[in-house]
Amino acid sequence: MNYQLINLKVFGDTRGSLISIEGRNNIPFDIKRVYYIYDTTPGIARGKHAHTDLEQIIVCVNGSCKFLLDDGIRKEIVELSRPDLGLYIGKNMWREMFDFSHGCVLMVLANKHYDENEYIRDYDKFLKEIIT
Ligand code: T46
Repeated sequence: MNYQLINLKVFGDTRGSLISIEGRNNIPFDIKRVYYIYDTTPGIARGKHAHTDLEQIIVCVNGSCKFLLDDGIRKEIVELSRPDLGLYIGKNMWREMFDFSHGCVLMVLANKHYDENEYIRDYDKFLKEIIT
């Protein structure tokens, strides 16, 4: 499975907590894009696609949600509920996000600019592409 959970170092003191993410330091790529997902609609899943050419780190900075990760052979579910845990997802992994808690905020760091052409949004096409 082309995913990995990364523990992020927390700098904490009496004032609170701080986490720093640096490209090619505590994550494996240079960051070209940041986006965040919030105000999610209760009961509605997102994602349902794979990327042919994208690596991302996802951090749930508030609340919680679940990721279904699927490499075409195996499916695993990962829950993100801590701001000090990064979920790395590499190429050719189908993902679905669901069970968003109220107030969930997902921050996503990506190694490429947005390119709709490298999305696979059809599951049958995904299965065909990973076989070839
Ligand atoms: C992913 C999961 C975790 C842009 O214009 N620029 C961007 O950088 C992104 C990410 C999206 N968009 C547009 C494309 C769609 O019209 O925003 C709209 C919503 O995107 P999408 O339906 O792909 O969002 P999710 O939540 O299903 O998936 C997103 C990322 O697209 C995807 O790469 O891995 O979050």
